[in-house]
Amino acid sequence: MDLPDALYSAYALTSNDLINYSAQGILLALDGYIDEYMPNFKKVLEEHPEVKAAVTAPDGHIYSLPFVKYDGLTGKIPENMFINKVWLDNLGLEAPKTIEDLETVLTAFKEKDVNGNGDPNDEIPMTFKFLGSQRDLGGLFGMFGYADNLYSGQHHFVVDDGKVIFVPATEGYHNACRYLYDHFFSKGLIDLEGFTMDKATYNAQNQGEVANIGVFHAWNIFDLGQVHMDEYQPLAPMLGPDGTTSWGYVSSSGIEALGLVITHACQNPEYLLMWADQMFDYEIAMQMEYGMVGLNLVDNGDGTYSYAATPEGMTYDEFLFGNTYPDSCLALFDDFYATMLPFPDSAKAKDKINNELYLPVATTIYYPTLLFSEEDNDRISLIGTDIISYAESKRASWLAYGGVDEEWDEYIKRLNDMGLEEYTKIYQDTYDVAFAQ
Ligand SMILES: [Ca+2]
Repeated sequence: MDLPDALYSAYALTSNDLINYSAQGILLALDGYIDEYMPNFKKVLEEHPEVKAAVTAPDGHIYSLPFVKYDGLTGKIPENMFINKVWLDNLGLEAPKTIEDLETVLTAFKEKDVNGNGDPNDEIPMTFKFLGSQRDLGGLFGMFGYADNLYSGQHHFVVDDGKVIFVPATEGYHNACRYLYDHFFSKGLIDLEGFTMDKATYNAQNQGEVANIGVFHAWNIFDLGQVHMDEYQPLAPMLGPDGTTSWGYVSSSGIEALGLVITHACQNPEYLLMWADQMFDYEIAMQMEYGMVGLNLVDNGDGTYSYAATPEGMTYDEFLFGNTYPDSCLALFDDFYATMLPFPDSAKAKDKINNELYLPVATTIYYPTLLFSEEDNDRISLIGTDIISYAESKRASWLAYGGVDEEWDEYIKRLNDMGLEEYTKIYQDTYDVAFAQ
């Protein structure tokens, strides 16, 4: 087989490819070279155990150099909520601070002609897109226990003090399904279309002459607020019925395991790795990701840099991507953004919202992105697929039509019969191995 020396770019291979090709002996284990030839990358592994965990294959070897970008809290807290401030003002109401307030506010949104167009029935109090990562209601489940994880594989696992937990089998989840039906769905306060809308339809809402959405769930305000953006403000997580709350935190956000892999065809891997190691130096990594100093970036002369103005007639992306090699193997951590180059404007707003409103309650730690063995991947697709599909179909049914109390015991029994214990153990064991190193 004719093999290239290396494959380069964060998305050239999938995690499964990495495991399969390393098992077949195609990829070179890099760990033997790191001490001698890669001082910058060695330092990254020593200082960031989460990066080491993400790039170490289940056989204990490192086959790839990662792409790491910690652009603040933008990716670590991906789910945000936004509420129509003009509607609140029209009603003389404050942004809701508890789930009871939320019911009061959404009820007023539903009953009154709050957008003032003469039609009391065109207001949608809250919209969502079922299981649509940042667009789902998974964050609201945190008012009852854990927020529900739809990230890093949509497997619904979170980690609490080292213990891996399948959220849809917890009592908090049970309570959330009951409460959200009794107080919201059964009263028409959350849009039932959310169960069937695709992403394009979801994002195309709210573009009429007047705004018609009260609260939406999204990555950022532009997703649904673009036409009426000035009317919306971010909404902080609310306290649940017992006075507590929690929001989801993606601990491994910003780490892609696959930036560069080397094959056995490579004659002198040490030279290639010495070259790649330069990209784990901030001065080089910065220019790979944000463009060249003197062109895209301005050297302030004191160790800090700023963004050069985008030339007339170009978009920022055209200016940037003409002069960068983004998603390379590199690493930019928090201290880089704190001391050398601030976040780009696009990341600043979301980072600020997350810092002020979400981080204080972001206590549900979503299961990180990890590499699974070939055998575990087979078991996950065999038992996990059925478990997820059953759990998600029951969730839809309970939220839309109720009945969770009557069906819960049977549901838990059936999840156990389907292999929930083994499914959870695979994630627990893989987590334990990754973080014991
Ligand atoms: Ca109206």
